[in-house]
Amino acid sequence: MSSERFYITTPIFYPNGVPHIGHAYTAIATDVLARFQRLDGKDVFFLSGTDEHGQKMQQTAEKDGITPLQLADRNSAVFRDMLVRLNCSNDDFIRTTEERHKIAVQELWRRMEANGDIYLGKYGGWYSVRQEAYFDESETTVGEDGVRREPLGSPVEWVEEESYYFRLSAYGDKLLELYEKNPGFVMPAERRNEVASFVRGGLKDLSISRTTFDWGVPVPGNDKHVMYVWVDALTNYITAAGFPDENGEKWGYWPALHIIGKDIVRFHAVYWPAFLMSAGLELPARVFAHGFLNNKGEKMSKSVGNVVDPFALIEEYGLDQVRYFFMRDVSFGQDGAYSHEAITARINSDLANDLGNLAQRSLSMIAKNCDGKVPEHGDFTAEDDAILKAAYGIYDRMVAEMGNQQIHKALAAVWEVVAEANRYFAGQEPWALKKTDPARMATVLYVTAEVVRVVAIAIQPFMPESAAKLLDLVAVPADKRVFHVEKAALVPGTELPKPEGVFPRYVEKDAEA
Ligand code: ME8
Repeated sequence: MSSERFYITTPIFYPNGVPHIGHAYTAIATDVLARFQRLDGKDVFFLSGTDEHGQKMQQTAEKDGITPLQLADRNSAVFRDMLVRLNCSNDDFIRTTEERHKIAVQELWRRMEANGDIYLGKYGGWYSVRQEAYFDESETTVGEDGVRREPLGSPVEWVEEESYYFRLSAYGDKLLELYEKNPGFVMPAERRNEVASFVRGGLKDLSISRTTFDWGVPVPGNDKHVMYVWVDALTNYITAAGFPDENGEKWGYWPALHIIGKDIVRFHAVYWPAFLMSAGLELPARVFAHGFLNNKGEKMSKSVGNVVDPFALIEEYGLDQVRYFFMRDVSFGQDGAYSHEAITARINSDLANDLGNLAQRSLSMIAKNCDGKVPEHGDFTAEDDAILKAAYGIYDRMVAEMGNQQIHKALAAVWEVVAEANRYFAGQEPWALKKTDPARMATVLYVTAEVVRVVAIAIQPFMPESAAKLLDLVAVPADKRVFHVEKAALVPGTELPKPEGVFPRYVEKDAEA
């Protein structure tokens, strides 16, 4: 029986600079969602990559005295390394300078053209090199310094060129119908409302080629033009699914769930479905936009100097700790803030105290009092049943939350069980039972260890390495590290390894150090 397919993507990153925490955030979230579905038995295809064309790349390369491809090679490798360091489980890494991609974009273009949606015109507009986008005059403002800027603050310049256009104006009603009939197409709802109101405001045709630089995919039949970088970039999602080979094995993965930041919703939820409709291709399954991260409430920016290097963060706090923090502390879909205080609070309370201590206390009691083996248990009391039921109930709750990309709620559900298990353990007082009723103590320890097992299974997508260590401690074999956990309860008598702490406390560095 072939399992259900699940295709998920990150945005492809601009390799004109090095990765920052925003890139790491998007990658971690997508990885967590991919790992979750894999664990749930789906046949997952997880794609990431780099978006290597465009004027910005060309200009940065010129400044550095290298070719755009050299720049792309250098920084694409850094992004690829970021994914490895973040323990991302992507199945493919696409670079838009690859031949397979050129073939796909040119074919998409031909199909849109064959459908009558591409025509040659002339374009004049206010162009921001930084955003790689034209802006309406009404969207720009002239500052006190006499420089005209777009809403996000980068300077714009007047550019005129012969350009191909995509007949976006013809797709307004179809897009509105899409949002209406399939409200899950753009999530969260705030983002859907934003794009719907943008579309309702009226769509103009979109300029989709450039003649003022040449670092891009040539337009089929007119290589004076290179394609607008967003036509090129968005197509990566179908390139990796084997397009134009619609009979190929890979094509079975399309359509995808696109995880993106809220800054690029318009491209994904307006332009991209319009291109696909025009080319007669299936639309994405969903576009989910997460929020922006800021540093202690301040917007991260190179000029403010508060851009956080994800590698430094991992070094300081540990990879799984960083993954956990961002997934648990930020409501996925909303903006989020991070600070040293917030990260260390999560590490010490949720990980070290709540889960770490539960595991450590129960497993070391087992090591000491139960011969280092999974204890034999007697009949379960109402309390035992209640905590086991809560633990076994995690799976359904997580499936529901993760299906809607509510990552933080899935983790909250797990930590509710952890809290309940701590109350159970404290309330049962197994250390006191040791003298009065050793058989009952064994049952309490069994139940606690079983909850630890279920929790460890559940947190694998979020903290793969720590979860694996915990599962080692309760001797769960590799083939049993999957959901539908109640069918694989711990077997009394199984030999357990010597318990070790899995979640160390974060200790502040000495003030004078
Ligand atoms: O936009 N907080 O690439 P990119 C959270 N190449 N996420 C952030 C962030 C922040 N402060 N800053 C960036 C591009 N991101 C295009 C995408 S897709 C066909 C082409 C995240 O490298 C956010 O998800 O500038 C953003 O969408 C992504 O990084 C890529 O940014």
